Amino acid sequence: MKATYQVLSPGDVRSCNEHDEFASDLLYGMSQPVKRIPSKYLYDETGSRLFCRIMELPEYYPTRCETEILLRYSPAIAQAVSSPRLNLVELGAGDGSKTRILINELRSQKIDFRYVPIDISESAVSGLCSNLSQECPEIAINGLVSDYFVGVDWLSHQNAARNLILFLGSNIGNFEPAHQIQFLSGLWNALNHGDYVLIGMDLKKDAAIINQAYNDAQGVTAAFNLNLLNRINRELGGNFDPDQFVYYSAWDAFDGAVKSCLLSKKSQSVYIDALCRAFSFDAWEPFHTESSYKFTISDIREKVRRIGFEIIENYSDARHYFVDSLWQVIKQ
Ligand code: AVJ
Repeated sequence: MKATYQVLSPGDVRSCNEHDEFASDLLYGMSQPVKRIPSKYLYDETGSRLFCRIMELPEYYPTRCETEILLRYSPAIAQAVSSPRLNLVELGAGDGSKTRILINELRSQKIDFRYVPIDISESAVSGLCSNLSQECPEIAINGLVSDYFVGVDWLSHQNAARNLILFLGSNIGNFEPAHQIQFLSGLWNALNHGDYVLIGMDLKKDAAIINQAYNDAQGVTAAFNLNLLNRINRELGGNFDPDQFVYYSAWDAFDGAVKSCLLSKKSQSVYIDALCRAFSFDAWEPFHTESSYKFTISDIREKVRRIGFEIIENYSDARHYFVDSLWQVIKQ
């Protein structure tokens, strides 16, 4: 008898497009005990523009602190990682404005490097590559549109150059603690002995300063969060009324994170076309949009030691609000 089975390769079944993933992530989040949505959905075109405005706000200190750190310590960082050839790999590069400080230092120290921004968003990678290559035509730039680890793993088998992974802006703080460990151990695994990681983390500090950073006077952060509802309406055919929700964000000292959400101002029901169903909100029920974990130097030491990185140096701003921590991968 003739066999009648068929084996499909991943390329044949690429039906899972971005839109399906958004819908299933939303259904998953809406089905949790506390309704939630992954914070990566904050960054559509409008959201990314609003986030650029957040970085300029007087209350939002992290970006300025990290810029201060890189301006002051780029020479030391470049010296610490100095090697004949370097891949400067950036995860979630954004507009790359802080990275440019380090890039200029590597150029002036005549270090032979190439810049590899990795992002799942094709438009982010191509925008950054084209801007940077116009400004600095002599730098070798290889953008990678891929999953972080697939990209790093691929890269670490490409050439003998040492890798320096940049993960700036306290983006790690958006992961839940268990996911932080998962992410960092995945990174460790994808890297070679001797490779470096420079990771930006926001430090625990006076609750009032933290709370102001997420509750700016101009309401840009509120608009940034409320934009999620517009995005769901537009991309998934939702009928959220953004006027019926209010942004709320507060430092939770017990968990060590800022928890941000949209509160439903009344009891209401919202229909999502793409999910073919309605969801009901109680009056003042939260819809969790983002957690921003903050760290202490000893939190960082403990985490890093467990995974197997070695801390080379913690570079901090004058007020000790933020740290760029430089780690090396030690494999036996
Ligand atoms: C880019 C994720 C680090 O959590 O501080 C800024 C995003 N949210 N204001 C943060 C954000 C509200 C930011 N991260």
